[in-house]
Amino acid sequence: MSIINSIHLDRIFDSRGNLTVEATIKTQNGGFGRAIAPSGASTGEYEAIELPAMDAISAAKKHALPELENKIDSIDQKQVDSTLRAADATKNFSVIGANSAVAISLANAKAAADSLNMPLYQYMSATSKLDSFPIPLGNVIGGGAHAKDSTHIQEFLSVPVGASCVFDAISANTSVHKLAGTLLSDAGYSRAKGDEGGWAAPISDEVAFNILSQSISKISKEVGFEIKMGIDVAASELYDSTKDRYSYGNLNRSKEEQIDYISNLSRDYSLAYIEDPLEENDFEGFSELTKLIGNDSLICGDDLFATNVERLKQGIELKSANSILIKPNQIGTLTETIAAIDLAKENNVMPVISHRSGETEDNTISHIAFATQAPYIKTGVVGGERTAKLNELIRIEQEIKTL
Ligand code: 2PG
Ligand code: MG
Repeated sequence: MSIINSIHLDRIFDSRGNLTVEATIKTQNGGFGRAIAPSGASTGEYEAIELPAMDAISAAKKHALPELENKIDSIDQKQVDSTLRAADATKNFSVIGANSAVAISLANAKAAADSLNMPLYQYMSATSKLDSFPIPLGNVIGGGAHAKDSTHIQEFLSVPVGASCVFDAISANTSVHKLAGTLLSDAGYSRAKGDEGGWAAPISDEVAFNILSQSISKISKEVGFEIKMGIDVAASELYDSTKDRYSYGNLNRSKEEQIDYISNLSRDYSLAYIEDPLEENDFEGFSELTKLIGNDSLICGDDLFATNVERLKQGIELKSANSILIKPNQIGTLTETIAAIDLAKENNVMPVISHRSGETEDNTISHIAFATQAPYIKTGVVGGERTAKLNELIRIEQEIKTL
């Protein structure tokens, strides 16, 4: 039997040098699984709660582990996840911490897959037909909460829509990232890297658009397929609720001005992807924008939905977005993560599986993306904690090809 034998929780470091939670699970029949919680900087109001790592560990040891160890079969992911929920009566995991919950939940899936001797993506997949790959959205230039003294918009993304395999798509993103770095230096800007490895420089959003646009058009010609641009506005970070305005340094925009601005950007730069163009409570504003430009661009809700099925239902009802960002630690369990992906797909809302700005070598999201046949994954371009996911995508693609 694959009954959970032991769960070991430990604190290790993430890419920002902060402590995070790692879970290691062993099953009675020899299955082994290990997973690590990531951590956000531009966290949304509706996300499950991340506790300080040591607090999350001791609370989970007290409330959750006794209900799981030697009691539950790791193959029954739903049971494991509902036990985690039952161990924490709050809706947002504020007792045991979403960081403990997500590490245990994902480590369990890995232990179960291992006990069946199956790759994780195959174990999690509802179908044996894995014939599409997720297009990686690559963070080329960034600012906002991820890099001070850089752009207001949080992420300027490369979207290699025309690539015919994940390797070529990743390769295009690395070339775009390199060229953008060179163009920034050539233009005399000092550059650093933000939390996700995107270039950070003392430039306006407009300059960032120009640099990215030049980079993707040159690299697109070189690789011979179409690359488009995308952005994560992370508008909740720009929004001042006391003034009801979006603040871009010295410039402020009302909601209607923000909608106009984003629509113009979408047209001027033919943006394939726009994440969080408005603040996280504005379902109506999202609907207005989706109505205006949703045929041309993916309008993705990150803080808006927080990987939460109830919030997604509301968005579907109001036609607020045609895409949803999926971050397992926003909700805390794999079961609820997959439920959000399934609901999105059933309603033609494109799921984008995503990393966090604080990351580790954990590569579970690459497996989730392939297993659910998600059309996109957002994982950055460079940095060991980003290439951990990208290289795993390449490995999975190779494995699938030879199956
Ligand atoms: C986002 C994420 C990841 P953070 O806003 O989409 O890119 O950032 O993890 O800081 O919330
Ligand atoms: Mg976001």
